[in-house]
Amino acid sequence: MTFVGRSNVGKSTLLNAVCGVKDLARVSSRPGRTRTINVFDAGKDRWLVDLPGYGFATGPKWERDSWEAMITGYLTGRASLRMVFALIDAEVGPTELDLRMVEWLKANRLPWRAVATKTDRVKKSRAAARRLEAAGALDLKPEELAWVCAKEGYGLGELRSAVLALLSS
Ligand SMILES: Nc1nc2c(ncn2[C@@H]2O[C@H](COP(=O)(O)OP(=O)(O)OP(=O)(O)O)[C@@H](O)[C@H]2O)c(=O)[nH]1
Ligand SMILES: [Mg+2]
Repeated sequence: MTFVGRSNVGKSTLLNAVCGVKDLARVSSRPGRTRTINVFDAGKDRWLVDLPGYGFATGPKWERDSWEAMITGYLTGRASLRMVFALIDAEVGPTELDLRMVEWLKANRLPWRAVATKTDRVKKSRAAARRLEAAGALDLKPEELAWVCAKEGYGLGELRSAVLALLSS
C-alpha cells in the first residue's frame, strides 16, 4: 500500500506515525524532501511505499514532469498494489492536482481511500463543516474521508487497523 498526495501534505510523517516508528520515512520542513520511491518491507510479500509528492512548486519543469511520471509509473500495472491512500490537506481541501490524482486513480481502477491530514490546523469549531466540504469536493460522504493528525495522533487508530488488515490479508 502507499500514500499519494501533494508535496508537504504529510505522507512521510503519516507513514511514520501509522507504523509507530519515528524516523522510518524521512520528513523535512522543506517540501520535496522525498525524491525517490522508498519501499519498506512489512512482512512476506507486503510493502509500505513512501512516494515523492506531486505539485512541487519550484524546480525545473522537466524535473517536476519526471516526478509525475515516476509516481504514475509506479502506480500503474502493479497487481500487488492493495491500497492507495490519497492524502488531502484538511485545511486547504482538495486542490486541482488532488482532484486530478483522484480522477486518475478512479480511471485506472485502483483501490483508494481519501485521508485528510494536518487536522490540528483546522479549528475544532470548523472541523465538521470543513470535513463535509472537503469530502463533498471529492464526491464523498464526510465519514468516507478519514480525518487524521499525525502530530497529535488523532484518527490514527482506524487508519492503523486498515493498514494492518491490508498487510495481514
Ligand atoms: N501541523 C501539522 N504538521 C504536520 C503534520 N504532519 C506533517 N506535518 C508537517 O508537514 C511537513 C511535511 O511533512 P512530510 O511528511 O515531509 O510531507 P510529505 O508529504 O512526505 O512531503 P514530500 O516528501 O515532499 O512529498 C513537515 O514539516 C511535517 O512536520 C500534522 O499532522 N500536523
Ligand atoms: Mg515525503
